[in-house]
Amino acid sequence: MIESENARQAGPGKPESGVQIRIASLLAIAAVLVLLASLLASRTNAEPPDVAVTPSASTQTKPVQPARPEAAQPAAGSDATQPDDAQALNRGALAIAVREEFVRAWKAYRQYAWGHDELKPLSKAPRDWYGESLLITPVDALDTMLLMGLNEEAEEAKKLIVEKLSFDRDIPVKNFEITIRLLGGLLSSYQMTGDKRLLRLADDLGTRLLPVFGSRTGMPYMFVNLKTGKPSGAKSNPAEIGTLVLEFGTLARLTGKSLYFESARNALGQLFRHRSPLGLVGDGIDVETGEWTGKDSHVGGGIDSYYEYLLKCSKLFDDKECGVMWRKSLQALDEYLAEETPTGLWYGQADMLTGKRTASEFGALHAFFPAVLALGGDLERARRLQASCLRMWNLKGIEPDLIDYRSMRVLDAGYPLRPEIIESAYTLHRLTHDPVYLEMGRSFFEAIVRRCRTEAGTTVLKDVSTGEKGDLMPSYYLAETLKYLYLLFAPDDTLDFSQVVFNTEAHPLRKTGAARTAAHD
Ligand code: DMJ
Repeated sequence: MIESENARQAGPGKPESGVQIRIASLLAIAAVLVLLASLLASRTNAEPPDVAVTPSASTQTKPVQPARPEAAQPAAGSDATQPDDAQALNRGALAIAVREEFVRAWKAYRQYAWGHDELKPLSKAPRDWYGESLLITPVDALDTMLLMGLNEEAEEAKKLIVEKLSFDRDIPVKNFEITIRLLGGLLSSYQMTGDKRLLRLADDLGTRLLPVFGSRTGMPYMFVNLKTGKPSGAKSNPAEIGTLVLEFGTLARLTGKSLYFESARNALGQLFRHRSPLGLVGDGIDVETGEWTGKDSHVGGGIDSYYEYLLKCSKLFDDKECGVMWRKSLQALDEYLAEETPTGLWYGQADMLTGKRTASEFGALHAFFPAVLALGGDLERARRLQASCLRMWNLKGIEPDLIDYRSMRVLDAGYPLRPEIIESAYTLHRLTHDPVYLEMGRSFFEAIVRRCRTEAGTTVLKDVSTGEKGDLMPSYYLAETLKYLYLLFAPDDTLDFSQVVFNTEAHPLRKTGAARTAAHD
């Protein structure tokens, strides 16, 4: 810009006088200097920023340091997915902007919901899931802080957790949610810090959750009372049954108590054995009788992470049988659920017994599937499905929770700050290095900041068309949404992607299972 401005000033015209020639020469030199400076600046911006000392050698994390703090503000008012010259993507600045957004959200939690499960940003009030707090936000968010190098915040959150978190509570809790958020969060934070107090909490929680596996089939009940161990809720679904093995398996590795792994792994195998002759599962099953109570097959909520864990169990534990179960399942998904339409590739709904298509719905939760396809090796379908997800996001400039992909009609207009589409962008970027996924991430981040920010943290949207806000900052916004955005933009060695498997709540679990020598034995 400056360069062409100068060129115009010194442009062709009448023959110059001596003074004009000297002025022209000075302007030319100035133009060259400006050009050099701007080249240097753009080179600095294009490269990952300097990195600081890792919080712990064993975490293999590398927080981004502010390179150009003034550039850390996301460009407001842009939904662009293609960079233009003026907005050339600056990964370092975006990583900083994401981290600042995290700090902003965390400060709001601290101010209005400290010690509670979640923040309600509009009411500036706390929310506890079970009437008493299990510190869901701090536990879920701790490893994100560690990855971002937010050491003070991490220390403070950890102190709160080790001093105040107690699972000795007379409340029935949802096994799936508590496992993915709390058990997963405690385990990954333990692996990053080596603080044995976190492992002890995880072990205590695991012991209290174990009675869920006491059904006749070995598939877990939905709820368990943390104090009495009484399980309840026989009517469950594949996601809640099959999304436990990464956490319980890691806990087994770290404690030497193999029962944890065996229980969750057995449940996963049992569920697979209950699949239909077509190789599909439904969306409801009774864990006492093994009868299917819902026969709709899809990759959305209620089933989604069962498939994710089949694949990831094979990767984290080198479990060959899980690899076979994953491949057989994928075959059925590709045969009966995948659908090529004028609007792209999608995975819809079919009856698990007949394979007959029952609906053409896809939503924010389904958007985890490109990541899983990519991790499973099918980059071609993964890329095309992610392109469809982007189309869904762009319908209203931010993601609706559910659409009909044939008509591209919105069926559920909420946006509960979900991370799945970002998780897929991150995974695809790590596996392909295609900058298109960085661009996607930028447009996702900018839309979230512009439309979901409130005075006190970030909140869900009730309606992506009207922009009406709801009143919740879910813990997964800090655990997943901002973590995947940060990892997408931060230097690749911020986390050793090849050495971890993310649980479904974005807690990275290390393949070796080892943790740093404990500072708090
Ligand atoms: C998260 O709690 C987890 O990702 C879970 O697997 C599904 N849904 C939410 C976020 O959308």
